[in-house]
Amino acid sequence: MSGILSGIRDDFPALAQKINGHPLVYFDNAATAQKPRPVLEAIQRYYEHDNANVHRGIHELSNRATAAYEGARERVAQFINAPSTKDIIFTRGTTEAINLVAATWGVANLQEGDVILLTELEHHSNLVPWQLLAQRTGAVLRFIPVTGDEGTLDLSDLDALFRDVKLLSITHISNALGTINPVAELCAKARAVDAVTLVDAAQSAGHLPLDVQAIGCDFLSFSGHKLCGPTGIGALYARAALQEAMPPYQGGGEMIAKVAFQSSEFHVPPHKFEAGTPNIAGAVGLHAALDYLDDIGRENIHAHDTELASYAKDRLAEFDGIRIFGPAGDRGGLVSFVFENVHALDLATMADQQGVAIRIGHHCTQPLHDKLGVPATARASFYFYNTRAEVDRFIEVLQKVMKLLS
Ligand code: 7TS
Repeated sequence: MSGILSGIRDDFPALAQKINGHPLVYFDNAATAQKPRPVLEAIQRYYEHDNANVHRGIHELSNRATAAYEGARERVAQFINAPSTKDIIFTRGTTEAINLVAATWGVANLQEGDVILLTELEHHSNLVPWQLLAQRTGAVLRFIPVTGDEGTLDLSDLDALFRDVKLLSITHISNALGTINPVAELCAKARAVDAVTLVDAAQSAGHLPLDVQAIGCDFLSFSGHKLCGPTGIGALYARAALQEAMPPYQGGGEMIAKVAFQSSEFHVPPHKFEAGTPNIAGAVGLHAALDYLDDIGRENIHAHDTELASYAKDRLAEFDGIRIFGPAGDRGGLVSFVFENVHALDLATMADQQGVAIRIGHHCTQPLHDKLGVPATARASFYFYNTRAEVDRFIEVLQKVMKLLS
């Protein structure tokens, strides 16, 4: 990886700064990734040369904006190996994508007593929309349990777990523990009971090669900002056959074919689900980000993530009184931990004073933290631009903090 890494940090202006007089060590990548110059330049170029509204004009700029926006849709389809651009709906991100499925497919298809199967690892974005849907429809939520601090799924009684399941909605990689779930295996099990499937790929899309056809899911969501793209843009893969039968999400311009005072006919999918002026510049930035990642290679990114996470885990294990979470083997690029005698908030605040950015809290997985019996964990999360030297610096800072606090 060092060959791939050499020079890569120069692409990220934000990484070159000092925080409180120390070089920034940015270990909050599970929350959002930094942006490389090609992404920033693509957005700037779009606004300087091509800015117009899409699908509406016959003038040159509108044609260019439409081509850029639809080109980004094509790039997203290719990135996740979707069979067609019709399968790709642009959203604000993962959260909106999941809410869209709940509000459209969910409302149209779920009834009292139907089971929505989730895991205990889910981010609130893949939990609260289903709670709201359950309240509305009488469906019930069931959870695949996690086994202890390792945070892997207990799949010992799949038949019982899948009884009466109409929807399986699971995260690919846990943002709190780094667990990589066997999504293809679970989607196959769901298909065997005619359940629809959604994969929350917020933590995996920028970190692993993704193939929706190999996974065999009906829906898959991700956010652009976690994979070096801009905020406010993400995508929902929705199998075209399912989209046909889904009611619209929001009403407005762009999503209609014909409007009369009393009723409307809707545009064909995916446009039916994209009301109003979309985030065109966001789609352009996302396109540039996907190109950037594929130049590096997602296999290389995953290998680097796993290597850094396991190195960080080994170095953290040098501390007394530490509890480290997450699986032992293959894992996403993050590590979560708590110290027996030090409050996570004190730890993160003092690390920040030394230029090290980590996150503390429940990471939007409060029920999981309740189950683990900790109100908060500290999390260091990595990306391809992070280095072993930064992990060493992080450990050195933790050693300083522990000395001061104990
Ligand atoms: N699902 C998972 C697994 C996530 O990690 C996140 C964000 C989301 C959904 C929501 O994504 P959004 O882009 O729509 O907000 N995770 C985190 C995190 O771990 N720290 O901050 C945000």
